[in-house]
Amino acid sequence: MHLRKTPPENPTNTTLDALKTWVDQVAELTRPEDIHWCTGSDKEYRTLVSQMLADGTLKTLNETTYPNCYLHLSDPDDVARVEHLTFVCTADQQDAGPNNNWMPPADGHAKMNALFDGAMRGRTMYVIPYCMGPVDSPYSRCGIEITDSPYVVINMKIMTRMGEAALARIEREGKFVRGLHSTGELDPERRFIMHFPDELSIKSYGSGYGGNALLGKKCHALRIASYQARTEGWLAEHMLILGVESPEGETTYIACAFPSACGKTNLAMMVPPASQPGWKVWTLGDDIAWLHLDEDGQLRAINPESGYFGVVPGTNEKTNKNAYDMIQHDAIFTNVGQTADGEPWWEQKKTGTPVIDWQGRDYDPATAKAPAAHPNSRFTVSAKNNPSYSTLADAPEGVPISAIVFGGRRKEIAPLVYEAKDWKHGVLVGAGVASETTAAMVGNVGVVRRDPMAMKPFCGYNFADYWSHWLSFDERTDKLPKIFHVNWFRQDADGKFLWPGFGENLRVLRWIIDRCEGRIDARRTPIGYLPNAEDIDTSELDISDETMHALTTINRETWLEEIASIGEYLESYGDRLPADLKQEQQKVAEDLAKAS
Ligand code: OXD
Ligand code: MN
Repeated sequence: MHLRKTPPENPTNTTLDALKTWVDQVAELTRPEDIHWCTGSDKEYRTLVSQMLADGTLKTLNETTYPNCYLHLSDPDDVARVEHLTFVCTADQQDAGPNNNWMPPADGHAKMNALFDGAMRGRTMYVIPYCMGPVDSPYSRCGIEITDSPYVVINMKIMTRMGEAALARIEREGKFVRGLHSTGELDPERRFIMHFPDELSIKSYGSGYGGNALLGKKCHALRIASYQARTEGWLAEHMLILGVESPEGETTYIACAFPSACGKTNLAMMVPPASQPGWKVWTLGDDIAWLHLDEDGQLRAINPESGYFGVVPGTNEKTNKNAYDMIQHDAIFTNVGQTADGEPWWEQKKTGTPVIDWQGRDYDPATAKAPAAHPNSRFTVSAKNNPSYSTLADAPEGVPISAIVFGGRRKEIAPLVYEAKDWKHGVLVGAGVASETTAAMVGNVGVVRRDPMAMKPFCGYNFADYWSHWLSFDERTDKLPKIFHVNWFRQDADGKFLWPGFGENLRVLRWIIDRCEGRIDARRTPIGYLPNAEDIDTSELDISDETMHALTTINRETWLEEIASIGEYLESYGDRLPADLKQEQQKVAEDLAKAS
């Protein structure tokens, strides 16, 4: 193959010298064959898809039943986020905190530059201008991702507002996050995802997986944005945003933080069950929320993304009809199986039979020992494909948030729902979130770990400082949303789920809304307000009074252990831990000790 000795000509006519200079420097280091500035047009998308179909990076799925849908199979060693290879590089290690892997910025750059040296030889370098959030919103922030992966370009086109309008905003503002990515050799030994928050920059090498490679998502919209948000007075959170419309036509907006693969997408686009006539759910976002206080002190949310990169297995007409419908056309599938007639297939799809697995191998369900689709296989699809898409997802002013809901996957301990006593206590509730690990990250699945605010893999700075930042909102406004905690995953001794979940979760959201509106009472307990069992509508549900009792009460002994374990976890943040948070924890512990 002919390889260039000098970097190619940079075809840009950008008015921003800093941008041109950076792109030139990256080309000098990585030595691509060509440089392509992405316009974000549909034509560009189609051209890239054709190229990838020709070189086998993509495969067409059944064109009749899945029009404009494509399948990408990753390297089998590159199917999830790699938390152990993800670093935050700050001058002082304490600023990254015990919650992050850390490296001094100079070492991080040296390590990454060595990997990027000549990495794009023989490849095209794509320059992707993107905007996280509506392009005309003051709450949005822009970035440029440079990548050698056309798969990244087509995914970024769906997941962000990408192309000319974003570039125009970047040129106007002069400020942007710099993300440099190469798939490299896809060698797990030569894979790192590094963040340099003080420079608003990211370097990611050796992975093509969404969470590691679509730099607008976790790297920018959470790790870098959370750091930036702290200095600018807002919050970048791992939260879905939904609007619940009552039969009377009133819509309440709720933001929920659950760890990866714990049902955020399902909740965000749930279909109300027939037993809840007149209720509607509108989706604003399924993964990330940026929260700002407006001039009146109201917390408002935008979804910085414009698409969904969701977990496929488990999606069916019953669990998530909207998601099921929206991925029937114009979707990219990554690491699912295939049926004989070229349809994508995944576990619990409830229709079709797989004959090829996610590694492209023949598959026979009768003898197979492993799933046909990878448990972390994904769809990428425009948010506008979703039947419950809220047009307010494009509103520059975002939506007013009435409730913040934390949750995790807990077999035991956490009740179905409870409400924090106030904002400060709510910050403790968020800080104490724990959940069983899932396939969204490399590592053991099903191990309970603390995942404060569902941000353990994503907070770009010391959690202790992050909690102080959360607490500071209390001094800035008296209109903060109420804070709740939910757990859809409680099991009985035989491992059976106590609560039906999915669309029935609307019943719990209705309780939350009633509490926000001050319409119903609740029982004050040491851990917060628990529902009176009769205030959660269970009509037409096959659920016993005993089960509802188990779901809406707490066991004092186990909670004494839980709050002690939260206390120990908080202590691991040492002197930087905000005193107010420690006090909240001690108060709960004392009240539990006193309770009979
Ligand atoms: C995701 C994740 O992909 O949290 O959203 O891993
Ligand atoms: Mn996520």
